[in-house]
Amino acid sequence: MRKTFITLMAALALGTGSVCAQAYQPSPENIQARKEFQDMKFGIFIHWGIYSMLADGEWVQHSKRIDRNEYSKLAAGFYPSRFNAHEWVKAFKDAGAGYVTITSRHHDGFSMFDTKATDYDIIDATPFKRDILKELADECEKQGIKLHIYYSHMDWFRPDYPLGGTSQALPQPEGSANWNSYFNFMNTQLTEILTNYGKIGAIWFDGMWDHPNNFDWQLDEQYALIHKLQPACLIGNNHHTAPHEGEDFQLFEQDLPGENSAGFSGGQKVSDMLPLESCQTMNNTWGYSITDKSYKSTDELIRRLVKSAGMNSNLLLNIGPRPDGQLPDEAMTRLKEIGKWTKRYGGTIYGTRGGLIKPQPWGVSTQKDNTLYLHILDLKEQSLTIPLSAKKIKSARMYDDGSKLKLQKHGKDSTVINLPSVPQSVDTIVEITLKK
Ligand code: JFZ
Repeated sequence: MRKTFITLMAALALGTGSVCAQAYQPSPENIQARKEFQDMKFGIFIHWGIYSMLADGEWVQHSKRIDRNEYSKLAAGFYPSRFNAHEWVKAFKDAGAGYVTITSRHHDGFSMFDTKATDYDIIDATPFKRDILKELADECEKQGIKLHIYYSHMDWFRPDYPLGGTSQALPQPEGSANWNSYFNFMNTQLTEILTNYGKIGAIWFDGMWDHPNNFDWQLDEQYALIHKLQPACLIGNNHHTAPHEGEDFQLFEQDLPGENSAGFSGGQKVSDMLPLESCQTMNNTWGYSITDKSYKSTDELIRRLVKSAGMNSNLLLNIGPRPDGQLPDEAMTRLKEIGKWTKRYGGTIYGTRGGLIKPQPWGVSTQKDNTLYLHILDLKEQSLTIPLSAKKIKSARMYDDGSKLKLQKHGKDSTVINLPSVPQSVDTIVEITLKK
């Protein structure tokens, strides 16, 4: 009986296999990793490559219409004499970040790690000859933060990459496109990344928007390879649309989930199943820019972290290191200041999820079990009305000094909280204990 059943199921599976691909089932390790990812809430994004030398952002090859062979000569001059992985990781950790996401290979196609798949990489093409990815991976392991890897799907160097929209403006390559060769190249590199650098928290893809929607990137196959090599490794892809099959978290660029001020997230529906991550720049550029001094204030960055937590998302805050390997002074100052805040208030962020009070004009809420944190970011008066029945609240206090707060019932579904003063600080936090 049992045998017949199994045979029948096998026949069914075979029969339908060719019609519809099997739905992605995340492994138990992957589901656990998603939870840990959400608990971390805060990561640092690093855009670093040979473009940093031109000090005009990571798109400089494109924006200046540089010939690929000319551009590639930059590599022989890349010698980041002040690069120190220990110092980087310490600075990220002290800021309160739980992970770092670094560009292993950006659109310019240059690999910042030791790879056998090409000579256009930091070991073979630069006098520096140090595998910065390995040094970073070892430091992350030592200091206990996670390593995530940015990997570009598009490439402005290899002739086998099928020319996409962005390549039109660039001097054309010699040689002809060959998708199979390019696809194998990427998969060889991904295999190296997932084999030689310890546990990788996530692969962060970018660039598939270079081709129209009907281009077949063979994502299923590539994603399956990643999940086979490291089942707990999360996959995210900056394609600005709803998550594809096989992806483990959803990305938002320069906006919080649901917002679209930067114009990248139009029509991107926010997933209520997957972890969310919003990547944002500290100034205006991702890669190092020597002229971009438009750094957001520390207060503004803290508010963005708080807001993203209240919107159930992680914040991935970007820094573009200098060509000498050091983080810009402005970034270092901000990391230190953010660290002072997270040390004191991180308990209201880490391990929380977006709270039961949805984002309000005055701020957001985060929640861990029956503790609800109100983060007041913008309130000009001493009393705060929240859309939560007083019946559901056991007690409320100021997070800062623990002083008890008086509550007033306000209609059936809302409560007025009398604060000790008009909120002045970057984030005034009220801790509410909910009745179970
Ligand atoms: C992408 C990269 O191009 C950029 O260099 C950086 O790495 C960022 C995090 O991700 O940014 C994009 C992606 C898509 C568009 C523009 C910028 N787009 O579709 O216009």
